[in-house]
Amino acid sequence: MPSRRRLPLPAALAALAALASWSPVAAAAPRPNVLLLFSDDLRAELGCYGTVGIKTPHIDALARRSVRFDRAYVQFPLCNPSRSSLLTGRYPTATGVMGNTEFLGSRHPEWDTLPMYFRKHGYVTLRTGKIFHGGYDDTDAWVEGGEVRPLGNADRQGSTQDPKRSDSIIILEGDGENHGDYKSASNAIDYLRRHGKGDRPFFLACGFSKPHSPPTAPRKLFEQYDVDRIPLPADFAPRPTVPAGFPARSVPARNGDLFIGRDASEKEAREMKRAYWAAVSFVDAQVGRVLAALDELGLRENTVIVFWGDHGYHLGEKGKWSKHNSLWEVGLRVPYMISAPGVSANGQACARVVECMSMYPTLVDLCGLPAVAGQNGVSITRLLRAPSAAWDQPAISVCYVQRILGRSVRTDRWHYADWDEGRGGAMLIDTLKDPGERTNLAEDPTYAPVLAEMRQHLRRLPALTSPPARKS
Ligand SMILES: [Ca+2]
Repeated sequence: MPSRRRLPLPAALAALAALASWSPVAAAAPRPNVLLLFSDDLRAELGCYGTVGIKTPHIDALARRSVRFDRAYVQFPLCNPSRSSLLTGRYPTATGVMGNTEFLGSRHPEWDTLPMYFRKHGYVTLRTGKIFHGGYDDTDAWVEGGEVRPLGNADRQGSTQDPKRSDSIIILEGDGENHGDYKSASNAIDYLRRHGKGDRPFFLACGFSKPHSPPTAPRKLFEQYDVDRIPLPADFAPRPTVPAGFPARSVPARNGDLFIGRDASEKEAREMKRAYWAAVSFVDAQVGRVLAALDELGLRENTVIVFWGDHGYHLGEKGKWSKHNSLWEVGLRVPYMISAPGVSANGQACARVVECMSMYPTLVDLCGLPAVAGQNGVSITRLLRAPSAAWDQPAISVCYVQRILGRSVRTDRWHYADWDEGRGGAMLIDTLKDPGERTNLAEDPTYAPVLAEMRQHLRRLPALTSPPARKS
């Protein structure tokens, strides 16, 4: 039980009593409901993000009623640190959660996580599926659905501790009714039916575990795709390959999710990518079921909907088939869209660079709750109303491997990353001229002023004060 808030029993009882006595904060107007839809290991690989051939009709339809952020970056390319950052509105160096085996509440019990804050402000908070990392749920934050036991195998699929299982393709029968993601959508629909018309607003978080490895989907979703037409990236390689001129640390030698310790032939690579696409279509189908229920109940007009993937992913770029410790564009960029009632820009795309830890302050803002002090993330509500508004904040992300901190800065044009404050190498990419990230300009003296500017941005990153408890 490493995950629970470790309070002494009397303190725990007092906290429970306080929870029971919370009452909704009086508001002038009814607050909107919140529906979070999270997907695990989903990069911006969707029809609405321009992926040709992939079939994601339900998420695409949601995008047409949302502001779609085309350059949204997570703060860490791994589940638990990324989600811990998102759910606190703080950089990973502030949460101290730098790996998959830590609960943020044991380090910072004084912080209200996103669902806890909404619970304290009168929302009926409901969870189903993966919101916090499996085994590290903030159990007190949920009115219903707090994790009460270690997750079953269906939710644990893809653990890197089981390479053989992770690195395989799983075909389901029917609509995948027996899979955890199908059940999560069913639970979400049940919550909507029971709480959608209540006198308190709901905060429903529904997290899908796919397309995380092993790629899993019903047979008919595989059959939508002709494997010979699945595209591979221009820099596809059979095994992780550091491009010429880039630091060795930029591409870890071993994959963490797929093709673990084995080479990918082009044929196998296309089959694996088809399986990832089928798994994305499976998530899309579950999103469709939840949104159909929302519409059926007439709740869409008073519900803020957020769709998000927890970090990027390599599907053969640089020969890599995972996310672990990737500070590349494909490792950090994710789908992020917000459909807020009454926002005239719904249906538009926003090209501004945004950080995903903006989600917490943005939801607080959209729901009229008091702002939270001490967060690093800032509200992007302004961009929901005017997607082209001036915006000059870069996105900062980190990774942590063998006790070495990697840092990334993404601005409108530039992408900079370094390891061990540059002692472990650095990379600078002109993303306008080189979207595939093939040429490192960090050593070119012409770009010294850009390098200095990027390093200046990194001063915003809080220092990692307490080293992580365990090796990540
Ligand atoms: Ca993940």
